[in-house]
Amino acid sequence: MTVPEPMPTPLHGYVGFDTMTKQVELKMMHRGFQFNVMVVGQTGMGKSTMINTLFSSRLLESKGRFDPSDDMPKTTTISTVSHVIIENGVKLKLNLIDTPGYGDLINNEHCWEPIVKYIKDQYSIYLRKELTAVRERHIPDTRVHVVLFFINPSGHSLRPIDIQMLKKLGDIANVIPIIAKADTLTMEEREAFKHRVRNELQENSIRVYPFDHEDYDDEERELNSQVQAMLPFAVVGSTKVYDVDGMPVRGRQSRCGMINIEDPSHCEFVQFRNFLLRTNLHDLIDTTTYTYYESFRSKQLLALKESSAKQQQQQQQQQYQQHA
Ligand SMILES: Nc1nc2c(ncn2[C@@H]2O[C@H](COP(=O)(O)OP(=O)(O)O)[C@@H](O)[C@H]2O)c(=O)[nH]1
Ligand SMILES: [Mg+2]
Repeated sequence: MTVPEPMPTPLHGYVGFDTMTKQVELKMMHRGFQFNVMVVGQTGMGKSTMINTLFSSRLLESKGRFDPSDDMPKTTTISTVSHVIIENGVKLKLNLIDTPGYGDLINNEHCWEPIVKYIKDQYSIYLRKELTAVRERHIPDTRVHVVLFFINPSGHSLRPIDIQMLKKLGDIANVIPIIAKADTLTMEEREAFKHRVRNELQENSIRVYPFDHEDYDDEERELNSQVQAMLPFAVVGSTKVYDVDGMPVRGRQSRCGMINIEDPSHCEFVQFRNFLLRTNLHDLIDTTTYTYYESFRSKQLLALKESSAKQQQQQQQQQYQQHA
């Protein structure tokens, strides 16, 4: 049973604790926020371009189109870059985790392993730091807060390797699926493809972000269900600026003419950016901490407890046998 909150006692003068929100804000602004984003998808899907488009800066090198004469990577590799970006005094410390080689091979059997290992390793590093006797006041956070999964705009269906990867990712991190290079599909093709991907996600019980949990209020649930109905976001990325009737427009020349990536009727880049950065950035960090990391942490601690209980039991048995 929850204890009802006591009625507020009236104040007879200005006390000043209403500055609390400002105090927290100042502290947070000074400290900044850590946001760790992983991108997964085949080479040439526009991952680097999308990151640069999202953050309006040059953060990842776009290597251009995949050249078949290039050396094929033998495995998935992990490459991390860090940047600090500041907007109106708010500091965002970004870790961008790229996964070159994923899904590029003929035999993609184990290509998901380094990705899953990287995500779990970050939880493990955090847990070890948390459990030390003299722990740091602010543990550096390298946990992956969101995985942006780039789906090939084939118009057909997800590849078996993508289903396998998405299943594994959805169990350990927030995953937002997006249809890459949506300008290569017509509007009708996009809608049909989105519908098919949604069905495939559901049929394979793949958990993607956002998903409901008890902390959300009605308003948040409503917003989530709107986004769930829209997934995967059909996006177009570009860092090129064109002059359209004297206005600068970030866009792309396509077979259907000029695509203004910031026009919601052309593609879902704006909806995607708003969801990722303007409404749910903080919730992504929270969900990583309170859902995914928490589950990893409790499993690890339980395993630790069980193994130490077993060890104790063995020691007792040995002592008993020695005395017998
Ligand atoms: N048509 C189209 N091309 C894109 C889009 N985003 C990136 N590209 C192009 O695709 C190529 C590969 O992009 P890149 O960002 O390096 O892909 P990555 O290998 O996944 O990081 C480049 O030539 C980009 O200009 C897009 O939304 N639509
Ligand atoms: Mg790239």
